[in-house]
Amino acid sequence: MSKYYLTTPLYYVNAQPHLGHTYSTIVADVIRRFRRMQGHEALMLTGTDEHGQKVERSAQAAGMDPQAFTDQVTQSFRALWDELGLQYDFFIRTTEARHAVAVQKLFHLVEKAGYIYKGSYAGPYCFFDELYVGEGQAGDPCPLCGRPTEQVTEENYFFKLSAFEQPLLKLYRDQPDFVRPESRRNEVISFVRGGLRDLSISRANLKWGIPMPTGDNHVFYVWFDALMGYMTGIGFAQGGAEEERWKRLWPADLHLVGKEILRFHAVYWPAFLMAAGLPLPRGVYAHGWLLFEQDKMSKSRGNIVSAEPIHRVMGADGLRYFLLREIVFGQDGSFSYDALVDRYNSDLANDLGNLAKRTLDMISRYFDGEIPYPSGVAARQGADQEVQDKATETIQAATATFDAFEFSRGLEAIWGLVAAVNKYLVENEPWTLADQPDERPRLATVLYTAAEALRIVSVLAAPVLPVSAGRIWRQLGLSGEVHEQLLAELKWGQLPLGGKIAKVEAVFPRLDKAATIAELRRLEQELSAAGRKPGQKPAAPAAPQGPQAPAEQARSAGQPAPPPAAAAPPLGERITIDDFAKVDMRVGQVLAAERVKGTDKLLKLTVDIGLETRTMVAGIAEAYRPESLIGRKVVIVANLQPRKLRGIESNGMIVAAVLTGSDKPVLVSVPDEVPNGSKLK
Ligand code: ME8
Repeated sequence: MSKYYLTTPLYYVNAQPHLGHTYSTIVADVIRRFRRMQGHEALMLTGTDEHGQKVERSAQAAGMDPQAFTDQVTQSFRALWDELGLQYDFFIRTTEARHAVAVQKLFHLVEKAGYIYKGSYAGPYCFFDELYVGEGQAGDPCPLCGRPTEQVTEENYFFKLSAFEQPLLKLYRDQPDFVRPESRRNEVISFVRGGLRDLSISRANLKWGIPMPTGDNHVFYVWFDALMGYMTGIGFAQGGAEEERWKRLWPADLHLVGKEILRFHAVYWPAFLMAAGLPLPRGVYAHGWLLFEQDKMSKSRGNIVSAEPIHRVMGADGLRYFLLREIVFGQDGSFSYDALVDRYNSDLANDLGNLAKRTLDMISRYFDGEIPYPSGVAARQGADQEVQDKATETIQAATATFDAFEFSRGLEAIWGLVAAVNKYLVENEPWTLADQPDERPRLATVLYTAAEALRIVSVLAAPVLPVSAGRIWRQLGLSGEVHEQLLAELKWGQLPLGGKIAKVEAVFPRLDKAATIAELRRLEQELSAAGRKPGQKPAAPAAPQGPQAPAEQARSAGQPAPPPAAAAPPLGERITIDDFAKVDMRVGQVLAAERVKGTDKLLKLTVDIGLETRTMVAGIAEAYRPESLIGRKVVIVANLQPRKLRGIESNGMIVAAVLTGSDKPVLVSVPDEVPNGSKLK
């Protein structure tokens, strides 16, 4: 059995996980399951990236020691992956002692090979991405995130990245699938062809990092540190059995990353490894972004959705199916509750759910729950052979497309088979055959054909729908587990004849669209307002639903709808444009946030309003955790007279909507590309 070692990015712990992080981890989990069903020993590593300025600032804002802060957030990631049933084999935190040892070892290897020197850097720096921009001037937008850069002057240790231009180009040439998809590979090649500057790999202005073994209070640049997690997590530099495991599993077969961090993985990482004389990973796949409301879903843009409410309402399989089917892997894709519920209802409830339910119900009713024997030539027709041929074709197509990371096409192929079998049932009308005793052999053949196709569908869909495929498998009365089936051995005709099916239950109950969306919104609102961490139960009256148990209240037919929205407050008195012009509203960005001592309601915020940095006190502490606000764009009223609140002078007011029927504030969001200081009119 050959090994297949894959990784997700190691997520920053400056904020709680959102659907973007979940997307990458779900895809990695699908690949891991698929490779296992191909017979590989597939092992997956995930983890958290816990050093650097961003994390340090978030910890400060939360009034916590960075270690205690990261302990808490990393736990949220693990709790969410567990709750969603995501399977991983290794979890690395970059603050673990074993990791520091590995990073220092990498440094020694690279230094010994002559690729490290001490130099100085003066120029623009992006604190958000921890990036020395190298060109232009302070204030220019960061090439990665677009935030304004700041001037820094530092003595640093540099890595001779420039020495790796040609070796990297050779790597991309010799190993054309090192960077995938193809379009991203071309981007990487032109970036390297454009010339590589040496890379600063130390930070003198930061404490929260792994100390460099140079004795001058430098810490490692967060990316030199983080990438190494892919090796530490499986045993590099740990000695003994751990080290042996590293030798067996390294190089990684796949680093799965979002497109914005491809450069770090496809350029810096192989260059570090080449310099250290260590084997290179076999490939990097950069996927696109999940967009929400036309923008990249991200904490700083304030447009995030969490996986947990979706899991509670429709089960993790519904979410997995949507993400893998709706988004062409490698490209950006939009997320909306509307499309999510539509996909669930049409593809899962209607197509697969109905196929499973009616096939099994009829076997139960007409054959007393025994898989019928397809009878001989006389009762066999061309349509049966067509389903069989389609199933054989689908096994081939689904396996090949999944193998090439074309998940959406693979699912399309599987659902092509589902549609064909549903059509076959409609055209062959087993319910009519059941009324005619002399058609019993034909009835047996039709139901056998549908059940066998259903078995094949459950095996092919298992990497994406692990829970539901398992349910269908068990309802078919099959032994073993669906995920233990080997794809290479899957073929028509393996359904044991005469086998007894189990109790038939709907696998995907239909959801009432409006009620489901309202419930999803309510849960999401509750999660963000309470700052609840994944894994905790919702405080709300709606009973928490177990995995794969769709929320009862959201189901169709006569379900209690969520409470209607309370009436909006009456409009105020009209004012003139001149009155309005007196109000100077600006876009700002929260740099720091902390609770005001002695009250549960107030937060003290440091806000960059373009022209200056202001301190403001806002009554939003019950709705927002301080750390959730760092980096967030806000709208402020900038020309209010200062006023003292709890002894702190507040210089401006943050604009928020107030939910009708409660006094809960919801901050107004502003796209990230709007510069701080922009005026609203
Ligand atoms: O970049 N759509 O961590 P991070 C799709 N610590 N995927 C998304 C996404 C979105 N809207 N938002 C986040 C870091 N992701 C570094 C990585 S690796 C050694 C260090 C996913 O917390 C996607 O995989 O910012 C993206 O690359 C990753 O989360 C970024 O996570």
